[in-house]
Amino acid sequence: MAIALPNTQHDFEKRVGALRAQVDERLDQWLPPAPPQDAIGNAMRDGTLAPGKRIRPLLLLLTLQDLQGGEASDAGLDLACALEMVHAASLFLDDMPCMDNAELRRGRPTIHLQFGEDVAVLGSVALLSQAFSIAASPADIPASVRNQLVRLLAQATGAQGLVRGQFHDLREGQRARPLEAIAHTNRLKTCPLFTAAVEFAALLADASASCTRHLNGFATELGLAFQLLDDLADGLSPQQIGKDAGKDVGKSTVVALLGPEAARQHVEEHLARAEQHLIDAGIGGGQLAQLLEYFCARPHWAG
Ligand code: GRG
Repeated sequence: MAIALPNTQHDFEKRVGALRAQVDERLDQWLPPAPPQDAIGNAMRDGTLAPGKRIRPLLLLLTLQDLQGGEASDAGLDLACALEMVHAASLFLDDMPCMDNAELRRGRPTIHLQFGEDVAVLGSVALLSQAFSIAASPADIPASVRNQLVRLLAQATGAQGLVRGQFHDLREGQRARPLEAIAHTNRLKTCPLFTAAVEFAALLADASASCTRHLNGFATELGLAFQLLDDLADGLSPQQIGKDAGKDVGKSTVVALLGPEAARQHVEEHLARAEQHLIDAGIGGGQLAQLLEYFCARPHWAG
């Protein structure tokens, strides 16, 4: 049953829909041209353009709106695409038999099932390369800022970022462990692209160090809430959430450890802390705050 949203949230949903459409249009331009000349191009297009929430691009663009207002800039849209490409690249690998061995992603057969494992690995590497190329050359941005953008992206994806998070998840995720250890893995595997999104925006908008620190705190809390919502949704049937439920059965998650009620309570706590960070950053009541409200009104959105 559809949840009735107040008018302001309908307006927000419309704005989010428009931003997503802009991101998809720009992604289409950055990906290999259609029809792709080979299976690698096909996998890159198919996996990246498949319907996803685009939460990382949205975070970047909504942060930019809160910090400097106006329409989404070319640089903002380019960097949003870079983040979505890294995310898609990570999903290609995450789904492979040597990792989570998933059959469904975004409601479709996973990339290695559609195109083969060789294509999934190569397509992922190609997406990653393209993302770095985009981050190195956004429109009208000084070279010193471009350098910082590339460094940030490298930190978010590399051995101290997503790669480390994934390794933790693979090695620790199957055995029983305490809450703190689960939260540590979640922080490592889900938060890096969330924090990169807001830090990209902070760099483009030349935000103060204090504002950037609070944005980072906001993105970390939101990322932790998002991962819990993802785990909660995993306990639902695909019909209930429309896609990839059941993919992480048997993993030691907060939901498996404490049960859904306590996990939901943790979501609320993370979202409350996220909101406080926005207030401390001086952008309480803006677009990102509306994103939080939207999360609360639609708790399965992240699933
Ligand atoms: C740097 C390419 C690269 C790989 C690093 C495989 C890997 C190593 C990392 C994967 C980390 C991972 C899968 C984290 C899960 C985060 C998460 C909540 C994924 C689901 O994201 P959504 O809900 O998905 O945003 P959609 O489909 O909506 O985009």
